[in-house]
Amino acid sequence: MARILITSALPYINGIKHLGNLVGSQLPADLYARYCRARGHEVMFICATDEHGTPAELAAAKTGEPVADYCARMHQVQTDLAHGFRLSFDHYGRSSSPQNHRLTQHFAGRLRAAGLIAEVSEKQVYSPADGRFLPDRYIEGTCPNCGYERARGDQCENCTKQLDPTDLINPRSAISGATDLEVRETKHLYLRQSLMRDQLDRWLDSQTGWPILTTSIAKKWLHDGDGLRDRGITRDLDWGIPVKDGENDWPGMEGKVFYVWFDAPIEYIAATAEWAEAQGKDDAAWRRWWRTDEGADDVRYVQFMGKDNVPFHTLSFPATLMGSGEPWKLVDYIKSFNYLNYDGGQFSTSQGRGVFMDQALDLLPSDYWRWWLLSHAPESNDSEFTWENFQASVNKDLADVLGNFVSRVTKFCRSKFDEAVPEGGTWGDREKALEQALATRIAAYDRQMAAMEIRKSAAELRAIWVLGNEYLQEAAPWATFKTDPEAAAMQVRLALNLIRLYAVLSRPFIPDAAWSMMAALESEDWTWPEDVRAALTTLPAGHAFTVPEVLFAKITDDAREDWAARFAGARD
Ligand code: B3M
Ligand code: ZN
Repeated sequence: MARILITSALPYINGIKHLGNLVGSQLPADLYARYCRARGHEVMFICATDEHGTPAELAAAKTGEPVADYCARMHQVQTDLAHGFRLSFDHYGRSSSPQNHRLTQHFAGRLRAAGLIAEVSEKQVYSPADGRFLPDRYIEGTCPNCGYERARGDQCENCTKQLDPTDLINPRSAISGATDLEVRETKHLYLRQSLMRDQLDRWLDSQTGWPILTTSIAKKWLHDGDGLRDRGITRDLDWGIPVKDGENDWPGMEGKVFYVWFDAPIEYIAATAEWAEAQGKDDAAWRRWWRTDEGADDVRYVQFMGKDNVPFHTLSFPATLMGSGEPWKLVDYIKSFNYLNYDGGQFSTSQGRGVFMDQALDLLPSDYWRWWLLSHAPESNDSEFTWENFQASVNKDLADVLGNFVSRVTKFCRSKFDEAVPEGGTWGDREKALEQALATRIAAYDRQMAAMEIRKSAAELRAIWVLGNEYLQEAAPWATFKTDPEAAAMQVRLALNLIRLYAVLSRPFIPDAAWSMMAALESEDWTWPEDVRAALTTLPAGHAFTVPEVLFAKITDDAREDWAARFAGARD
């Protein structure tokens, strides 16, 4: 048994996330957390809403709410959607929490004491039309690196390069569209991460076995030279964490706040502190996950995120933690994702294109989405959502392969025997061969899940479902029953036990269906099948069950066409 700390990138507060966001961090993180728990590990699974910075201010300005009210409301919306998708966070925090204020100010103070903060009088883009400075997302323009025309002032989402507003070509205000922008002097704090290049390089080199996507992005920006240039960690904004040196004021920085990307990853730690408070536990309870001098040296820390978030997690956040000079737990493995595209184009929050989390749950239960998204996770490449593909995958994998197996076995047993596991007969060669095949597949599934190979895990799980169908097809208890009812009873007993085994194995992917299967079998035995023979004989003869409701309904062509048309345009 190990202790595993899992964080998902924090969704911005500024609206409901689309399915591309979901599969890029929260959903695969949930899969892994559920798997680790099923294997008996002690898990701390943390996520939170990312509530500061220009995304929050811009979104609140649109609705006309005070930013704090907007964030509180949207946090609840996102919490409800997380429940809807069965995301099993131990805590879903808020980066605006008092814990994050304290920790962020603490880190700033430590970095200052270590000589890693510079006070810089710098030129910032000012918009006379808007009467304010335009940091980060308040400004848009053409990326100097790749030419993408809708790059934001803090990062180009096309090529992942981190930017400063003054880097943009043809800049314009994101508030008013004004292009008559000026450059004015203002004072800001800079994190001198360039001083940490060697330390970061050594640390990255010592990490082995990371996904190529993660290391290639990290190394690219580290060696590019530009990726590790000193960066401003404060902003001229109203909303955010006030700049302080620990608990003390920071002369000259009155009225400024920390940059959202400075405080957001610190919220991983703060959210764990929020969890401790919510549980009525003391500080030691969260510190044993985060301080290597207080127990975290035996924690394995895994982060999940989309590729655009990798630079912040491989460079600036580790620089913050290492630079503090304190023994904070650093990440051990970063699982990153490419993008999920939507029907020939991109999912887009700003353009309302694609399917959003709330809309998805209005159409179908979360398991349908979880299965499709995870079995098509954009791991080695970008992947694409199409309604055809979604329909095919739901109808074949979930309805035909898994659902049909459960329904045939339980209904046949009820009609020929009883709503109880039938008695009689003994295993023959076919059953032993099935046991062998299952043992091989389950071991492979376990390996792929442990390695966070998500598509491969889904393929193994599906293959395990298929084994049951093949067995049923060959054993044909409905035919056996006519000549040898004892043998048919044995076959059905095995098949009923398989359903329980499927519930255990499938739970990380489709938790609701897994629960229904287990409930139908009137069992609560979620033991992982280390011993396949034991797993296939868990439910003894005479054990009662009930025939479950249809697990998965097929998606009709009419429904598919209707949805495709409905989601073709932008969301209103
Ligand atoms: N909120 C960006 C994003 O949602 C950002 C992640 C923060 S992780 C500390 O893509
Ligand atoms: Zn670019």
